This record gives sequence, C-alpha cells and structure tokens, in this order.
Amino acid sequence: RKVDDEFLYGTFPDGFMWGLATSSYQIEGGWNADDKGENTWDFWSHQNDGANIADRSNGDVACDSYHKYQEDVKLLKNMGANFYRFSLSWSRVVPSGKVANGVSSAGIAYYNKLIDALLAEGIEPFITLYHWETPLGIQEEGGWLSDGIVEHFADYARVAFDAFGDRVKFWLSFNEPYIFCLANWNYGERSPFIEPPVKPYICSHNVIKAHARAWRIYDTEFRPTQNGKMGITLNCDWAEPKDQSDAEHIAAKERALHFKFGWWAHPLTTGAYPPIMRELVDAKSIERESRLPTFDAVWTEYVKGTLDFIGLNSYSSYYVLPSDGSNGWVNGDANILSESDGSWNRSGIGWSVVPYGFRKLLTWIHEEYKLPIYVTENGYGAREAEGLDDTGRQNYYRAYINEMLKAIVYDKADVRAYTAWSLIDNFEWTQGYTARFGVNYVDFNDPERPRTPKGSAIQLTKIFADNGFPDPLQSSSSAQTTP
Ligand code: GBH
Repeated sequence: RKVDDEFLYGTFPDGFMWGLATSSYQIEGGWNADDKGENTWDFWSHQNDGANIADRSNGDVACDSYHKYQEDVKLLKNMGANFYRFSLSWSRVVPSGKVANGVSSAGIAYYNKLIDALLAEGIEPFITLYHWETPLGIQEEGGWLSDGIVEHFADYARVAFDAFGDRVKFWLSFNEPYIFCLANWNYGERSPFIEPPVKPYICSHNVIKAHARAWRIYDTEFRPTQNGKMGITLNCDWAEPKDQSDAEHIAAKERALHFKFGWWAHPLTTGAYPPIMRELVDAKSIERESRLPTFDAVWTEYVKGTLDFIGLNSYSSYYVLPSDGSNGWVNGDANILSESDGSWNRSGIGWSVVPYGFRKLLTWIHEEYKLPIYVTENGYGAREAEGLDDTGRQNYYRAYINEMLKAIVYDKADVRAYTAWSLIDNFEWTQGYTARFGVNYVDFNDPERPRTPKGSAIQLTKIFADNGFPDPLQSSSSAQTTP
C-alpha cells in the first residue's frame, strides 16, 4: 500500500485535544512588574548593550500578555481551542527562585486570572513549569550544573501544584532539556550562562532528577485530590537514514534518536540512560569515570516510571549518517553526522519542511516507549514580510497534521493531543522579533500590541472544529478505515 504521498481524509479519535502554545518569557513582558525576580533571560538580553539578540530587542514588553492575557484568551476561544499550553515564569511566582525566601502573591494572582479566564471559556490550562528561564540567584549558584537546583525546582513545583492544581490537570516539568542543556555550545545560542566547557550530561542528570522529584510530589501529595497528569516535553526532529539501503545508516538513525530523545525518555521510563549511550560515552570518556553520570540504586527506582505521557516538540527532519566520532560533543559521542537535503522545502527561516518525517517520528516514539504522546509544539517560522497571508505556514500545518493522522490510523500511534506553536508572534529567543511563528500576527511597533489572525489561524480553526479532515465526498465525517 502506498500511503506516503497521498492526503488522508479522516477525523481524529474522539476526545483528541487541539491547542496552541506560548511561553512566559516569549510573550508576557512585565519583566520587573510587581515583585517579579530577575531571571537568566532578563539578564542576558540586557547584557552587552542588547547585542546578544539579533535585533537588540528583549522580552521586557514582548506581547504584553502580562496585561493583555484576556486578548489571548479571546483568540483561543475564537479558534475553538480545547487547551492552552503556557508556561509559568519561575521568578514571577518565586522571585528569588527559592521558596524559603517567599512566594509572590502578585505572580500567583496573575496566573490565577489567566487560568480562570481560560476555564470560563471552556479552555483547559496546560502548564509548563520551566521554559528556559532560571531565577538569577539560582543561576549564580551554578544553575543546572549544580545539584542544588533539584530541590529548589521541586519546592517551586509544589507551590505551583498547590496554587493552581485544583483547576489545572495537565502539567509539563520541562520544555526541551536537550536545547537548554546543549544548544549553547552546539549552536552558540539559546542557553545563557551554560557556556563551554560545561558538560551537557551534568545538566541532564539534574534535570532528570528534578523532573522525578516534581512528578513524585505531584503523584503522592496532589494527584489523589487533583487527578491530573504530568509529563515532560522533549524536542526531536526525525533522523532519516541518508542511504535507506545501508544498514550502517539505519543504525546511525537509531543512535541519533536515542541520543536525542532516549537520553531523557529512557531514564524516565526505565531508570537508566539508553544502553547505546552508556556504551559509547563510557568508551569515549577520557576521564577515569564516564562523562555520563549513573543513577545509583535509589535514584534509579526514583526516576523510573515518572511519565504519565510524553510531550513532543517537532518541527523538522534531517539526514543522518555514521561518523568516526571525531566531530565531537554529543553527535560525536553518538558517532553520527547530520545533513539536510537541498531538495527539501524550507520554512521562511530556513528549516527543512519534511512532513513524512513527522509520521515516522511519532511511530518510532510510540513503538519505543508505548506511552501516550502529546504533541506540545509544531509550527513554521517566517520573516516579517510574510504578513497575514501565510500560505507557507498553512501548507505546513495541513501536511504535518495529516501525517499525524496517518501515524494514528495506519501505525496505531497513541497520539492524544496536538499543539500549534505559536498562538501569537513572540520573542524568538536570540532571533528577537525577526522570526515569527504565530498564527496570529502581533504588531510590535504599536504599544497596544494588537493581535490579528493570519490565514493559518482561520485554517486551524476549521481543522479543530472538524476534528481533522472529513472526506468532502462522504456525507458522514467518520474516520476513514485503514485501507
Ligand atoms: C522550540 O524549540 C521552543 O520550545 C520555542 O520556545 C521556540 O520559540 C520554538 O521552538 C521555535 O523556535 O534548521 O531544519 O535543522 C525548537 C527547537 C531546534 C527545533 C532547532 C528545530 C532546527 C531545525 N529547534 N531545530 S533545522
């Protein structure tokens, strides 16, 4: 059967959830409102006369959602979203980052207003506890490279469950630990303060412990009365073997996925890093001990089985092929090289658009981990010139969402939710406002920060309402059965 190039008409399973995402630093502004504490992104975007950011901008005001959250809720309502994925700013809720020093009632009040406004419109709040902002004082003690952060994060998580968990049933500990533990020295961006020659494996070890602490706190202290779910969001693009007929290339694909996704998913499901990672990093460690730490017996049991679901952020695909390891860092440890294909379509900011890779990735994750998958981000970046008639983004969403349908219908992948990144144009980290991912346009030159739907917002509204793509030739909208 040939399914890959054909559009699949059909609808998603009953109860499938549709939503949109943002993150606190990228949209809120109010960087020093009330008693909010300073965090790494506040600090770093202000350093160096602003030159750390492409357009010398920062998130001081951003979309001003600290004041305009009701407009965001209106957009979500108009789109018929089932949920809204947003993040809490740790230093807004706990100004110093340490609960012992106090909790901000203004910060709690802000998120209470947002949560209540969402629920009044029937939209589920879906909270990420950490989307890359570390309170400055905690960073100064070493941030993710110091194990002290584990208990500070756990205390903050407890405050959040206690304050919001009566109304919030979906939680994510972390957004994309791969990016904040690794990106800075691989890509030279995105993780202020984590500088060479620090070790991504130390960061990951603390992140995994912190996730497990938060999940166990939720599970024992809050789940019995609050009844929600908690996962983590991992970023992963599909690794397509460059030569499909070469067993070495296929093995390289497996290594690529285990070193990107398994790095986190494996310990949180089994208590240990993926065997291939253990083997390769141990063999290459020049120190007496491996650069990849080991969970002792107590931590092994503690981190094992701490995912109610897996969150996935995915945007793109790349070719993978074997390397001799001399390329260094994590790809070198994995003995892989990555390439892109000149024939692939590109988004407006140059990322490869490869819809079939999304289906393959969802199916790989399903077969590997057998956990419900929530797609927590997927989207298309473009430059300002794109305007409101965002055909490239519309084509992207139609094709990617259709590949997700194929993963469910043909491959039986257990995908429960889909989240478009992003609800609104926002502060795109080191690219500032030069890259736009929103399905709603934001005018950053207007102090009112007006939001205007793009073509993609109208398109997603229809997909959400239809629960997919009902066959125009069939009178009923029930899902097409497997051919
Ligand atoms: C997410 O990270 C973040 O969670 C979010 O805050 C951010 O705004 C959003 O994405 C958009 O950037 O050049 O084709 O090889 C995404 C992590 C890392 C995914 C780089 C895509 C490169 C694609 N990304 N990767 S390509």
